[in-house]
Amino acid sequence: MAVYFNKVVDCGKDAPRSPSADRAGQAARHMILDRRHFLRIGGAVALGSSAPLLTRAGAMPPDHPHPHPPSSGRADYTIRIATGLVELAPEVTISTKLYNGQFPGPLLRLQEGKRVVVDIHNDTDTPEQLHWHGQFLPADVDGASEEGTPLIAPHGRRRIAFIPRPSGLRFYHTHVIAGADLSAGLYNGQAGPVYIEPRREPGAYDREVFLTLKEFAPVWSRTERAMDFLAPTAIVPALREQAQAALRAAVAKGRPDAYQPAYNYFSINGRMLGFGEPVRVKEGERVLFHVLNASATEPRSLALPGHVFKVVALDGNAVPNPAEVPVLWLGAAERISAIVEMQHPGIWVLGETVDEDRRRGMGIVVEYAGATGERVWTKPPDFRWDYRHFAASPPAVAPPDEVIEIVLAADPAGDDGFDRFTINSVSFSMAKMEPMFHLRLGQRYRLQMRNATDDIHPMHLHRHSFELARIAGEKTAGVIKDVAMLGGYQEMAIDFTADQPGLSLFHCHMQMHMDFGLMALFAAS
Ligand SMILES: [Cu+2]
Repeated sequence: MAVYFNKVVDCGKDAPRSPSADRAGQAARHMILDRRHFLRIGGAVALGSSAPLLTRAGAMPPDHPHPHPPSSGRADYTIRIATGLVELAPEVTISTKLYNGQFPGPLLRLQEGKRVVVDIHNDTDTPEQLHWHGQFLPADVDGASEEGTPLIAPHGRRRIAFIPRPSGLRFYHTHVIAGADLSAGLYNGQAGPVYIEPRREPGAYDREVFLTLKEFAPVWSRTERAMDFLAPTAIVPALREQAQAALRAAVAKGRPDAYQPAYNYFSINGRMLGFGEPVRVKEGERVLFHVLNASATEPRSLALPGHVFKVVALDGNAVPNPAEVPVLWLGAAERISAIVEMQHPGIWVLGETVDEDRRRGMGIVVEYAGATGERVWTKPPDFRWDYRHFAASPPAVAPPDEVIEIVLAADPAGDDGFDRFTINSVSFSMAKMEPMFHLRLGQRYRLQMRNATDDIHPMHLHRHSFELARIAGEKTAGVIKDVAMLGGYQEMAIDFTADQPGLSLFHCHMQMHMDFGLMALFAAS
């Protein structure tokens, strides 16, 4: 396993510094929350969800065998991992690891149920691991060393074959540990969208647009951004007390605030706002946006002035209630598919609502045919992101066969200045790689997650989808995901059927959280 613990603050050897980074950094500090302000919590009112049930996301598919890849002949797809250049803007070209020399990696359009053969070449000097995020694949293909997928050796090749499923927006990305090394793992440009064509395409739209959101040129900082965009807002006082006790202990030991990644450049589809091709639309068109947050660590939001998003799928899975919202929020690795009716001619910025990040590139221009003038950004209305907007009504979920209690906690700055994370008091050990939970195949499990930290953790379960069952004490049903944001000091319950034999990794998708312990293995037999 490639483990790179430099024990130094690394600005990323390939990361050019923006001449305006310091100025921008000063501005950014107006909207970041110092870790010591841990007593502050959000107090807004939860948004209700009362829209009618339209459709119901599908049940878990049956297990079926995956073929061995043919040893000769051509692969359907070839992916080469190598360091290359990405021109984010005419004056900003970065060096990073890429798939096929481009960012994002090539869009792979696969057919649900139709076998594909993929050759993965590692043209770098370090071992690699390519994860097929959101698919139901065998453990030796899924792309996680913790599950037993073989590493792709430096300058080596691995051929795999698999049957893509389930349909919808998935993605592929590197799954190596970065630790303190900002030139490794998801801090690189190793991510690309996968669209698995369903056997029957739902949704009425005229055009599809894929948007991959990504920051580049990371640095270690000691500031943390405000994380107050989720609803419902109810917290569990005991979880807050546990987190604050840990923080008081860290302060008593004289520890400074923990390192947090910050970024110099922000992009959509590998271009900073204003430097890429606009999304060209016509009045009356219904455009289906497939949005992927390929960030190593950051939640992202998007708004399009004068327009609303009708969310039709979360993490590629059709939602029971395709509700309209003014703003999209995506945790790291989350995906949203949303239809926008183009009924407000002009030249608009489809952009990040966090001003500083949008100014530094996180946006793309939407241009109506025949429109002229300057591009326009206006601040969207205040809005909290609530998965329950898109849920089934009433929120009825069948009881699981078994409930597994999971408590996430942190030892602030406890690992050479980095937060050290635990699941049920255990920090995942790459040396031992022991399963924490043993599951029986075919059983329905509920993960009752409790977050004794102030961070929002985008929790991801490999090789399965899960259904959101409770969020901050509120019942919900019908939203099927593979990553879900668990709010600070909050609880969330997710249900899944253990239908994948072998090891499945469960972890926070923020690179520095998973690298510093926030992972666990499920073993099903
Ligand atoms: Cu996390």
